[in-house]
Amino acid sequence: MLNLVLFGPPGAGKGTQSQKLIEKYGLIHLSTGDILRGEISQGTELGLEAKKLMDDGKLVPDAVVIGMISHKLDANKDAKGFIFDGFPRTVAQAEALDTLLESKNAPISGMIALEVNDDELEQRLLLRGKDSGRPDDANPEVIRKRIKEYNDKTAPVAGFYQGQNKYKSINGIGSVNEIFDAINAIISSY
Ligand code: B4P
Repeated sequence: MLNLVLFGPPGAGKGTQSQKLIEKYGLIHLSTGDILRGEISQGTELGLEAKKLMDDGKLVPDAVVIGMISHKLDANKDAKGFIFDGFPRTVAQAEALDTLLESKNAPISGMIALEVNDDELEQRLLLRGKDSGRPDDANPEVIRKRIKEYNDKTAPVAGFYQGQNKYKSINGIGSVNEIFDAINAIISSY
């Protein structure tokens, strides 16, 4: 089973690369951001709660996203593997994911991190915000807050996977296809 964690700051290209990886490897895409936006568009109680935090550039509580992922893993028992995109975003989420996967005897194959500097991230997200309709992409102040949340709470997750010898990072600046090739080279080493 191929279980991949795609890692990087907001706007690093995780969602973009995930789409290509799903096509190539037939994996199930688990993007906590997409799942949360789905809850918002359906107007659920969870969505209403998450919207306030997301629009303000903050992370949604661990228990909420861990529950969502657990549910999706159970709903896809016959999957060839998963791409975790935007999850885990805290060390507590990473520990919970290990426990969930242990019970299924299907550990994480590796984490691949996309490295992109803050100026480029801000430019990409503002550009996307022009037509995505995502409130968290429209405001430079919120984008900077998301990057700060990443540095404070999410960056330490890299150390969690480094400790398991499962961490590799690549340059996330370049064409989408160049970056995809670099990811594939890592996957073929698993
Ligand atoms: P996400 O939906 O995960 O949002 P993101 O980090 O902005 O997405 P991503 O990084 O995938 O964007 P991409 O690079 O594809 O999270 C949104 C919010 O949800 C969070 O702030 C948080 O509130 C909440 N949330 C989600 N998961 C959570 C969790 N686990 N715990 C707690 N809270 C959670 O795309 C960016 C742009 O760059 C695109 O326009 C793309 O076209 C462009 N791009 C991509 N590759 C490029 C390249 N090589 N060159 C130039 N541009 C490129």
